[in-house]
Amino acid sequence: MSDLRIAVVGAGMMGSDHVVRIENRIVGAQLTAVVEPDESRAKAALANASNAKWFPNIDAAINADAMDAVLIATPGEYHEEVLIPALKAGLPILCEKPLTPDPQSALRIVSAEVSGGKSLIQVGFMRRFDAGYKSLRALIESGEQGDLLGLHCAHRNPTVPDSYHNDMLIYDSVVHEIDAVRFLANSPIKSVQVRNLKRNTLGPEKLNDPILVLLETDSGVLATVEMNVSVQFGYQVKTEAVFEKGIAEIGRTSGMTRFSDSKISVDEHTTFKTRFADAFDSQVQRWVIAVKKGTIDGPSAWDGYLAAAAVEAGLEALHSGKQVNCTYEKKPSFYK
Ligand code: ISE
Repeated sequence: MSDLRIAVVGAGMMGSDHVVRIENRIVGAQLTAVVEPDESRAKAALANASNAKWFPNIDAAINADAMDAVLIATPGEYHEEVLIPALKAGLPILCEKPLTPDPQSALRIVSAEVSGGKSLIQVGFMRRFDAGYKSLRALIESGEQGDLLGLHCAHRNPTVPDSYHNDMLIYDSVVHEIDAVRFLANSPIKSVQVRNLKRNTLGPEKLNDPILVLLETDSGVLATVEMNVSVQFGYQVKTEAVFEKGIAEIGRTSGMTRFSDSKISVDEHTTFKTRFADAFDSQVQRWVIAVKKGTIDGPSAWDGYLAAAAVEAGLEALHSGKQVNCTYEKKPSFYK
């Protein structure tokens, strides 16, 4: 079977990472297009791609028949303007999280996919492809340690750029836990509550960080999430699961341990690009294989919508300090 021709849309931090991934590590696919309005960014990405062409926008790439599938890696607020034309062109799509930042726009995407009659969208919640998350999910499902009672999640970034603002704590960062907690507990998020830890003065002035988020599932599992984007020391995503019989922990760094200067130290990641590199690779490889079979292999647009609906509750909880219940539309039979 011939290689799947992929266009990466957005050549920022994540898009350029995917360019290198597709070019060097993914089997059965080739990068044929980079869609990016900023010419210098596009050129920097194209320097790592042997056969790809530059297109300033998605319509130009579609009109040139430059690809068989699209990987969207622009910021979440720009996803809809690429998703709609790509869906109309009948192209399979791997869309970085969040599908869209709010449930209204996510529902517009869902209805566009449903009316096309074909599963074309996979959402890039890459943690579902991480070895630790997969083994924890399997342990929970096995019932070996009894029922899952609660989760303690820590999501820590060393720093964030100036463009990162308070609401992004929820829709750009906690959105990962919103999907992961639902995935691990196998139950929808029922309510969200947010409190602030004492503010870290080393973070950007406009940011009230870190926060503590409580996610409650329909099944009664309570997850605490420490969302911290100014922790300074490294990139860390850990989860501890509390069972009826014991505890399980994932996400402890496996970096080199050093014994020197009367100290023991272990290297930690500094970015999600390395922490989740294997998960990103596995996600993209499995998507390529699935697309060739005319399907998806991962979270759907409906999963993207559910996350957006819980994000909406999370934003209200962040602004009001109250516990906010999530509300969801009825699932279309298309996604069953
Ligand atoms: C970023 O967009 C990501 O998706 C990272 O996984 C997350 O750790 C970070 O907080 C987000 O800003």
